[in-house]
Order: sequence, then C-alpha cells, then structure tokens
Amino acid sequence: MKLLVINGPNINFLGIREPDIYGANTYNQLLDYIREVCSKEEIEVSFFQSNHEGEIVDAIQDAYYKRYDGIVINPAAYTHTSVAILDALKAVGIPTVEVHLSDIYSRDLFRHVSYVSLVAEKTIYGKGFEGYKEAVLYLKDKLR
Ligand code: CA2
Repeated sequence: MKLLVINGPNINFLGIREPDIYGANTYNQLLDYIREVCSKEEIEVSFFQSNHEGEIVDAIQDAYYKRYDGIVINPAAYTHTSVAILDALKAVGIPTVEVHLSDIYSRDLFRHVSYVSLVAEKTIYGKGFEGYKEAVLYLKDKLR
C-alpha cells in the first residue's frame, strides 16, 4: 500500500514560528513521525510540500499516474480557497483524508469553509501531528 502525504503553504515553517498554534516541532520532525507510523504499519509513504497551488495540483495528478492508493492532505490556506485542488482530488478519485493541525472551527470564520472536505472521506482537525497518524490508520483500514 502506497500513500502520498501532501502539505500546503507554510507548513515547512513548523517549529519556526507560531508554536502556540501549530506546536514546537519542525516539518522534518513531522515527516519522521509519519515515517515511523507508516513503517510500523508496513505502508510505503512519500511526501510532498509546496507553497504553490499549481504544484499541489500537479502532485495530485502525479499520484494518479504513480498509482498511489491513498492521499493524506493538509492543503493549509488553500483549504479555504482552492477549487483547483478540490477538482484535482475529484479527478484522480484516490481516497483522501484531510488533516489540519489546528482546530479550524475554533478560529477565524473564513477557516470554517473547506473546499477539500467536499471530496475528503474524512477530515481530522485540532489533533496536531496525531491527526496524520489517524489519517494513515483510517486509510489502511479502509484499503485493506
Ligand atoms: O491547522 C492547519 O493545519 C491549517 O491547515 C494550517 C494553515 C491554515 O491556513 C489553515 O487554516 C489551517 C496554515 C499553515 C501555516 O503553517 C505555519 C506553521 C508554522 C508557522 C507558521 C505557519
């Protein structure tokens, strides 16, 4: 089983700024954490992070050609704006779980809207790094 974990804009800044909202751990620590979960579950995992909407669309299309079984995505700010990412996820038809580190529903009103949740099988928010683990385990269970 092959999973692709996609992170959107500014997630590479984890551990550098705003630890009160996003935690004190770095982006590389996040990848190590997910790698460890996946290795324990015998799941092959790849990562992609970009600050550019079109590059994220390309990565989603690429997941189709490379036959990924599932996608875990934190589209970051594009969650609330991107019809292009929603359309790409719909187009590839790969089971997707949406993750947010913070509780988007207890923050600004504009964060309460998620285009990606229209296609995601599940949305996990407010659980920090744990949310990614929950997403991986959900996909493993679903795809078994
Ligand atoms: O809670 C989440 O994971 C978000 O997807 C993060 C986005 C935000 O726009 C969404 O509403 C919720 C922002 C990512 C910014 O990441 C940073 C990480 C560390 C320091 C500064 C920004």
